[in-house]
Amino acid sequence: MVLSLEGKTFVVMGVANKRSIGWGIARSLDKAGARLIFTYNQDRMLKNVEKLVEELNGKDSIILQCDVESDEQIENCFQEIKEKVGVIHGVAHCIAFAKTEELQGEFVNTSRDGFLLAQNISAFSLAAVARAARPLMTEGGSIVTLTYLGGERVVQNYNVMGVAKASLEASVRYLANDLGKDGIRVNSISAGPIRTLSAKGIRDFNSVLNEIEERAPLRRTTTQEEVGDTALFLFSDLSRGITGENIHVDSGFHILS
Ligand code: N5H
Repeated sequence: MVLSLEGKTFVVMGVANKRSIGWGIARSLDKAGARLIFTYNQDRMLKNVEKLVEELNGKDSIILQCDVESDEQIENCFQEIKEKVGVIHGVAHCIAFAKTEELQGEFVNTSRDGFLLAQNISAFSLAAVARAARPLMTEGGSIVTLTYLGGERVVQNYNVMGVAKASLEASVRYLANDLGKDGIRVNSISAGPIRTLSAKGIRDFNSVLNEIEERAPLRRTTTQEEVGDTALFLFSDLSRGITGENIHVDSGFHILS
């Protein structure tokens, strides 16, 4: 394989089940020979992740709990990673949350606590994680987060999450500027809509996917594998000149008006 991550270790945060984009990233990294560390939040996700890691080629995955709403848990989690592996080479941040009721209707009705919750989990957590991961990336590193077009444009119903993604995308640029001097790159992938757990319960998700199939330049929806392989590129040396960037992996949908 041209692209080998043999001997490198990556932390993948936010795998919930086999449909998760984080899982697509994990599989791409695993195929390239990387060692993986997974973090999850809710207790009920642990079983899912334990079962999934059995499918990987790499048999020495580590699974840790990390609730990104807690500074203490983020600290402890990366401290434990440091004790277990010493050096890491990257982090995939695949975490977001907003209240279901605020992902419909008008953004103008967003509550203060709903706004702060979305910002806290979906945007601030990237900075908090980057701060905790920085001392472990002594050989340089790459941080990749996930965003969506609704952070750049108004997409109906995305609402509070669109504002959180705008904040996440700006955080990518500020973090890239801070961490560049340590050889750490920070980028985001703007994925087209994929049927994941976070898309569950969204009314009319089928019609969102249909529109992509009909109008996107590539005339198909985005897959976890496509996002995974772009993340692999961003984690590899092939992307060594790229930081502070947002790469759209969305069949080209973002170029349309
Ligand atoms: C325009 C759209 C459709 C409407 C908006 C969807 C936003 C989804 C993102 C957030 C992260 C989903 C979310 O927080 C759902 C929760 O309220 C309820 N779900 C949960 O609690 C589950 C169990 C847990 C595991 O989920 C999370 N997130 O923790 C956007 C779509 C076309 C594209 C899309 C689906 C974008 C995206 O950001 O995911």
